[in-house]
Amino acid sequence: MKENLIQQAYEIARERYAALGVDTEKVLEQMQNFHLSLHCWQADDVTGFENQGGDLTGGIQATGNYPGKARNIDELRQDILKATSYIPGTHRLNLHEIYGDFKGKVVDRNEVEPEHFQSWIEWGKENNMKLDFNSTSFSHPKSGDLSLSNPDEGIRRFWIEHTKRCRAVAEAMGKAQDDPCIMNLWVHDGSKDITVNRKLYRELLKESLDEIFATEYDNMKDCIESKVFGIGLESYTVGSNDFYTAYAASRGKMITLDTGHFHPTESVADKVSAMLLYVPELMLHVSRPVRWDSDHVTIMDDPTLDLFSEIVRADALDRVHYGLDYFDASINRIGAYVIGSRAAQKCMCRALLEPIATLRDYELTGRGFQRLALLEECKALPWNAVYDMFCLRNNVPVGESFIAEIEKYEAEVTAQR
Ligand code: RNT
Ligand code: ZN
Repeated sequence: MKENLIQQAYEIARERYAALGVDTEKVLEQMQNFHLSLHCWQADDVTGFENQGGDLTGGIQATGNYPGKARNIDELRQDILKATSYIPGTHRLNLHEIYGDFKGKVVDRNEVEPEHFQSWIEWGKENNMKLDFNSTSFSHPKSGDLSLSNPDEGIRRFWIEHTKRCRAVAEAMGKAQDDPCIMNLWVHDGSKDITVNRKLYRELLKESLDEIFATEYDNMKDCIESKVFGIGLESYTVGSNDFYTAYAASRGKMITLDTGHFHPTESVADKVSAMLLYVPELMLHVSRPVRWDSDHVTIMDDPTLDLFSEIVRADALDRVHYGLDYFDASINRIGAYVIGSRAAQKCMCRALLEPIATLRDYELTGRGFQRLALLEECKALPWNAVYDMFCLRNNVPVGESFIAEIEKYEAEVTAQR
């Protein structure tokens, strides 16, 4: 698109928004400080580099077999950098433990050390990407249906050890980057059929977590992620929403809200203002559930728009961390990164452009028609011209022009794999 057209469209948008008391330059500044944490696992369908050839287990599934997935650490890094070149702004990278640089050695989960992430720490510095981290309790011979809540002491201890070590890795990352590394803890623990010892497994999970979190760190933050159910684990989830919400509130931990982990008509947006009264911060796993936790690519849909609007309306921009979590193996994987990231940014851009002062005033003075009318008009205001300007100022392709570039990378690189 011609640069002067983008400029002109932006000037018109700036005036339209200024008339409503919204400063688009301020929004562009806020967008610059809005960092996504890109999930490394979109590039290879949650495979990782353990060299053990295991299947994806733990109730999650990446469907599709689109050619060109990253097969090793170099390809994964190359693909992520390619994706970020089409996403305006600066972003973080969210690593799972199974993506360590194990250099061909088999390093079991209870043996992981910060040194296995040294090359990632350096890579992150070189490429201006801060790191976040995740323990990995799925896709392992000891995963079974229960990990941190397993009544088998040996298995439970194995996963406690793993998770403790992961926290030490996160601490090393946070220290090296001089910015806290957010470590997410999600375990698939649950069962397929009617379960009678529900309380027992939850007690065990609580004990395991208390032991894991006993060590205090300065450069990492913990967040815990609930879920409704996993595939093959439909009847019971140990780490339910109630369990983790109560745990996080009582222990001062962050909650991870995965948008695919709730009942289909439940509003994740509405959780923001409730939870932030009791937990210090939130981590998001922005995803798109289609009938179930299918992890489709994030798009600019109503639930995502609502979620980001709620964060802005709750003045919580600096209390939320913005991770993405989807893994679509049926389309070009770099394209999937770019679509989902740009969609999340567009949702945030529109949320930041809301004439919130006027809307609040309408509401507090009982002017319901006016509130609804302005909300409806906002949908069609030229927010896209502001997003285009954000892309232009960050030297990334504006509009659909990234499609052809990703096609080129596919022809030259990923299709050759
Ligand atoms: C699974 C959870 C979890 C994973 C990643 C790979 O349902 O959403 O966050 O997707 O850790
Ligand atoms: Zn998630």
